[in-house]
Amino acid sequence: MRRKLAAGNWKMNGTGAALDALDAIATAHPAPTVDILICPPATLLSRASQAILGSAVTLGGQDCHAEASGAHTGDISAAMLADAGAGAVILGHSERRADHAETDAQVCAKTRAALEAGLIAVVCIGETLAEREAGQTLDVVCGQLAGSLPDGITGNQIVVAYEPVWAIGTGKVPTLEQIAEVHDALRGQLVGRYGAETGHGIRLLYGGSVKPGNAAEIFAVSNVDGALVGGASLSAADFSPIVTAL
Ligand code: G2H
Repeated sequence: MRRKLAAGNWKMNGTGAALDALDAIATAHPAPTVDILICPPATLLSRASQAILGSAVTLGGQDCHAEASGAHTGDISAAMLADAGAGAVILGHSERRADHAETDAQVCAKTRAALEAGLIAVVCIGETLAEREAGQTLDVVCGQLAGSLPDGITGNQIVVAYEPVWAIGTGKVPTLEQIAEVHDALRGQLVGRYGAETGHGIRLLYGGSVKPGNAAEIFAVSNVDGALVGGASLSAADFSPIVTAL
């Protein structure tokens, strides 16, 4: 049985004052029946790890380098994230694929590095609007999944987030049928590649304009094990109802 996961991606938002929102989220869910993961900017991780002490909230990074250390100015390794209090890291988000030209192979290398550091890897995939309109959605997301995940994983090490690029921060959301089609295809591919135990153990999140008003219907979709939430994870007022809807 996969445990549901409500994950917040704060992106490049938040200075010290944002820890109040983190505290409010933790306080609102003292004993949740689902997992809660918040991924603040790396600059906040150490302070955030103090703020959530004793709570049910866990923390994650938003990216890591594929190498463990070295001459990579401005980059952060998976071990550094773990040292700062992270238990997970988002990898291959479409904003990083677009802004930093990250390839599936690079995401795969980062995923390996994350697992070696003991982090859960939240690996993001998703099609652009042009790809959807060209009827290429399943080819694109299945290709990204194949290229972004390494061999030799277990189900509890990996979370996959399906985030259609055209739904991110736009208020546009795929139909429930479109979400189900993709998630069912991803589940089938995972089971085919890794076998039933691992393939059914990997959680599949939906991401892209998840809000309190649409969360419950999305969570009822086949093979949706939770959400990766951006804008609506920045305040407890928006994020808590999403956690409760899971
Ligand atoms: C998609 C999502 C978080 P938002 O990027 O990963 O952001 O919920 O703001 O669309």
